[in-house]
Amino acid sequence: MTEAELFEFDLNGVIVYRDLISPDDVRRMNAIIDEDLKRLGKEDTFSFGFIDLDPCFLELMAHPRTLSIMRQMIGDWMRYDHAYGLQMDTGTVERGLARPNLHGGPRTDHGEHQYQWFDGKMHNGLIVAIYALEDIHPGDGGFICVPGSHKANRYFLPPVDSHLVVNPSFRAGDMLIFTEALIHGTTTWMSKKNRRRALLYKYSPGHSTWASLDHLEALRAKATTDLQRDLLRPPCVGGKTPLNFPSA
Ligand SMILES: O=C(O)CCC(=O)C(=O)O
Repeated sequence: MTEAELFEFDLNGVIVYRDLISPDDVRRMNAIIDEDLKRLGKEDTFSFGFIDLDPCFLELMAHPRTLSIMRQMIGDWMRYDHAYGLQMDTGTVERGLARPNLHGGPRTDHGEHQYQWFDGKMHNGLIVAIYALEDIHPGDGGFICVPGSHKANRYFLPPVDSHLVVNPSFRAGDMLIFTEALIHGTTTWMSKKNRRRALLYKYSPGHSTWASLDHLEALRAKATTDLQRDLLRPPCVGGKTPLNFPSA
């Protein structure tokens, strides 16, 4: 990360990187997901699994640029935690009524969600990389957050229409990274022109996990490189070796 990027992420807890996925790959990924959702009869689902549909999704998990950013955010001892896709058409309201919309924030989820600097180094818990597979224009809806709330000293979830809440716009192929220590959520998709479609990859420090480990071994069997296999290791401390990071 550059000085400017470090400043931005420290300030806001969220940052957008441009052009991580080429337009051809965006089209290909959308086609693979479209075909799978059609096969399942779930074309209008809100969330969907995708990571084991095609090798390109494990390649994206190990994207050199993303990993070099994660390395600075989490450290050399990091691991893939889980992934899922989200899509929304006009009027889709997420999460239903069972869970509050805005969630996350410092020390939430049993203290897992955290953001701290010590001895000149950033420490994070679960970090999310959202890749857009469709453009998100201002006011479209989808991902929302309270910038700076990862450093808040009081716990408070503002209403979604609060002036504290922003709805970042970014284009297909771009990546938005945020820490789960940031208060964030999803708002109704308003666009009548395009749907939302996004891939969420979540990374953890090597000693911890947020998701259950049930699916990790099967996924690891599908990995095609040592780097992918290392990212898909279960959490542990003793005897763990750092990732062999590719040059970005
Ligand atoms: O991207 C979104 O709409 C929200 C994602 C979210 O809530 C999460 O990753 O915990």
